Amino acid sequence: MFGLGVVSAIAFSVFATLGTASAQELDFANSDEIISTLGYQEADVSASPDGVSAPETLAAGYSLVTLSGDDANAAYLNIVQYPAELDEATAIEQALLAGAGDMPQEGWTYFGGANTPELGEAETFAINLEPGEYHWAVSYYEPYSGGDEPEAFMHLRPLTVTEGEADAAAPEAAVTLEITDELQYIVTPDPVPTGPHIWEITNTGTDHAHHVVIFSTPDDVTAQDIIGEFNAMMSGTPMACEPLMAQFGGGAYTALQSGGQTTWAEFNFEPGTYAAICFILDPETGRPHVLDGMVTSFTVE
Ligand SMILES: [Cu+2]
Repeated sequence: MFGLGVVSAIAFSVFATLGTASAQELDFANSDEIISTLGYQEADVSASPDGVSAPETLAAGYSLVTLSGDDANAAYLNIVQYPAELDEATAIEQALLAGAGDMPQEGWTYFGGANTPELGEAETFAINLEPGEYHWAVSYYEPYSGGDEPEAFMHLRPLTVTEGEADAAAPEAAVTLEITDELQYIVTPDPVPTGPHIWEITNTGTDHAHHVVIFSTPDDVTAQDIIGEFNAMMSGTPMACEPLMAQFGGGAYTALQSGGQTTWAEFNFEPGTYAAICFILDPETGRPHVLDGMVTSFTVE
């Protein structure tokens, strides 16, 4: 029932609302004080109109990936494998449909990634890659500042992960965020302790790819309220009062992960109430997962 353009617009409209209504209040939770000390091999990925740079090889095992844009451009990254028969132009088009349009593509595996939190700020995450051939799907874009949706520029850069001798231990995570085929996020523990902590984010399903978009919300807002609001918005029901999303604040983001994939990120949340929301589209129905209940509220104290 939803056209693709309309549906991908739903997540965009949230960010547009946030970006224009409360940009100065946005307080992203990204942090790197623990994760930067784990001693993993480091991969620096940058993307801007000046060019895209990403390492061509990594050793198998844990890597610390740091993504940066520039002072005018945000950057987005996902580590991917895509069907060998795709030519580069088609692959880039499909990478954009997933990264900017929230529509996972058939035959692709999304290992995970990030988006820079604020202009000029880098974002770091950890990932454990097995030997093989991958691509960095890297894009940059000017953040929304009114008018048309900004254009995103996508690049695919090959990455070979070689047999390594890396035997480093997995990051010790204080918080786990499990993503399930039942369209659930399971945050453990709840409440989450305030302060910087490593989060282990795993898609334990097999059928669906998901991302994680975390907003701060007013304390009395429930997951059901949020699901109801997005359903009302999509059905064209006028909203009587100020939209809930206008009261959302900044939080955190992790990029698309296919079933079985894990990433580690570090977040430092202020005490309060938060909601994890998925705007990814179900390829069969075209519906964003948020409409079918993929919202979980949790507390930080
Ligand atoms: Cu989802």
